Amino acid sequence: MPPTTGTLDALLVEQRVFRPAPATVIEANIKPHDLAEAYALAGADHLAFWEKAALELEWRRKWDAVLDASNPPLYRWFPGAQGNIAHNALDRHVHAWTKNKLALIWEGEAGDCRKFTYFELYREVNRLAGALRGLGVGRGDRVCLYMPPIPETVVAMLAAAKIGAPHVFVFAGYSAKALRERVNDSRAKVVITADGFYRGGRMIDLKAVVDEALPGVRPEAAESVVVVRRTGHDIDMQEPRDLYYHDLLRQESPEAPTEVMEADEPLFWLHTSGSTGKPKAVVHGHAGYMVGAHHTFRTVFDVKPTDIHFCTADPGWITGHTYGVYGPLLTGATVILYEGHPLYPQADRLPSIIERYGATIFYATPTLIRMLMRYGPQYPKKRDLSTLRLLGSVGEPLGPEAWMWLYKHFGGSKCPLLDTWWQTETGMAMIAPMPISVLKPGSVGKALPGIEAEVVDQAGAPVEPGQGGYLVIKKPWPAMCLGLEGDPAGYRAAYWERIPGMYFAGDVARRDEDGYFWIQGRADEVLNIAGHRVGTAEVEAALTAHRFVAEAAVIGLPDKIKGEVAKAFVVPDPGWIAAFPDADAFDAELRAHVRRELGPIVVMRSVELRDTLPKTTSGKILRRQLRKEELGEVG
Ligand code: 6R9
Repeated sequence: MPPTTGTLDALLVEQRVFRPAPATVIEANIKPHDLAEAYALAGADHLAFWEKAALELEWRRKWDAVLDASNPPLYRWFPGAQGNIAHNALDRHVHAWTKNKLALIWEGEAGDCRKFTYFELYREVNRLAGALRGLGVGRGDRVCLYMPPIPETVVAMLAAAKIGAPHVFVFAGYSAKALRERVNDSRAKVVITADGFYRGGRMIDLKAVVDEALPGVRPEAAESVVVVRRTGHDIDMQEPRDLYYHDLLRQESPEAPTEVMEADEPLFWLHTSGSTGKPKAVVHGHAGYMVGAHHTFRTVFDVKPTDIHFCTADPGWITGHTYGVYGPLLTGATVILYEGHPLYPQADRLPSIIERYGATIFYATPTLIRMLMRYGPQYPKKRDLSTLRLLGSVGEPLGPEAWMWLYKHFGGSKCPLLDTWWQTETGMAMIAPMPISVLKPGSVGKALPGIEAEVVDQAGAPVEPGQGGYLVIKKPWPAMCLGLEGDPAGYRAAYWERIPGMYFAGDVARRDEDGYFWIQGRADEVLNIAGHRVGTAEVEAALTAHRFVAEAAVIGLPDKIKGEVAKAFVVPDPGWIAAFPDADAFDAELRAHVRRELGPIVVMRSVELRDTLPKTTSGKILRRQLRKEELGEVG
């Protein structure tokens, strides 16, 4: 579908619109009349809408009420309900036609491949569940997962869920110090890890990091360490603490009972990605999270029995939790998990995975998409990507330029691209298009049915369409977190008291005349230039729309006259050297370009060329660090 209007690539002026192909509408799970009905039901009876979503899953006991709102903001969904997410993600498939369907396709970086049907996954999970129980892990005890993207990681998440032990995932890129803090913080009885894994052609010695992290943790934590043999290299096994996963599982039964959990018992803790300061442990429970993950995966990702979903996010992030593991398994889909570096051995690795397994959905992050863009369209072009039917993005503003690139070069200009806005705290996608939606490149679409999102000013009053303001959620939603571990006051203060009675997401956004949201960046990263509020995302989108800009990060610098002016850090496309006589000429061109795209509002003090930009471990640009380097700010 060709764009119907406009050509400019900046958020403020973006006007292109993409309509779904007729076949997409015909085949969609949620057709336009279903969507209209969903909005009508959610509008008329918010709780009835979510109750209907909950009825699509199996429960040991149904709820006494849909929502307990007696102690806000500690909303509790489905009080009185009993069940377990592992029952719905795993056990129930063993009694359904999905039993012998592929649940998981895993590819190692070296090209090795392992596949698990639901039945096989079920048996493996039960063995680990039995082994964990044997190690004394019971309901409510935490299990820390310091795991690379391997099948046992999915097994470990489900096994912990099955026995009612909340998992605390620590992404395998974190340091020994970060692991130690999280083990201490959670008092995890058991740590599950691997000897190592492969990334970027190198073996990463994960167990060595565990050995460095654990001495000095509080005595009741990390009594046992379960080690998956992935690389088989020599590691130091400390008796009696360290146990090989495979040795443990060998004696275990492939059947294990599933703990019947109360609705709000914790399923996992996950520390937020840290783009806004000290990590906080966000806690999610069994019932509400399950309903949100299942419902959004089925409706937004429009999942069908034939789908093969490739989520590039590591299982250790919320995206991996919700749309790499739980959402897909709750709906009986097949997921692809890839161990290694996305560019290894060359930039067509992800297209090659899509081609070889026939992936139908590709869900990635802007940082990854921009990286692929830098290498050029020849890599996706080399591969047959015709099995794809949906594309998705999450984690940062994608920007129209990267949107168009992914749409064209991965989706062949025919796959809807769903830019989904959500957070660790929200647990599930909140603002997102659906395959039948009219798409606007750079926008995350409308709030999903059952989600009351709005853009407001500091007093909580809605702003005019087109105006920037704070993104808030006005009604509770099922996958909302239970809170921050051990810090109810902090949870209230950070999310519910900034604007009383509303969930404060910490993002700045704009909503246009059609109700489409445009995320402008984090609230603490918005520039205020002579009284005009400009999102860092907007200036970055304008910069990356330039053909010689690969990546850009923008921060504000104090200015006596304007209050604040912008400074850009740009990773240039190597082609600039041939196109401009010197760096000054390129600098002048980029300033003129931003002026052309966004107007004279954005006063740019300087543009600094860099080879790379600082990122969080989850790949988000760390503007905070750039500011610190620039201004010597702390924190
Ligand atoms: C799922 C996830 C949450 C923050 C969020 C926002 C940014 C997420 C986005 C997006 C623009 C999108 N964010 N999705 N910004 N467009 N589609 O990433 O969770 O790691 O907790 O980060 O990420 O700033 O507030 P989390």
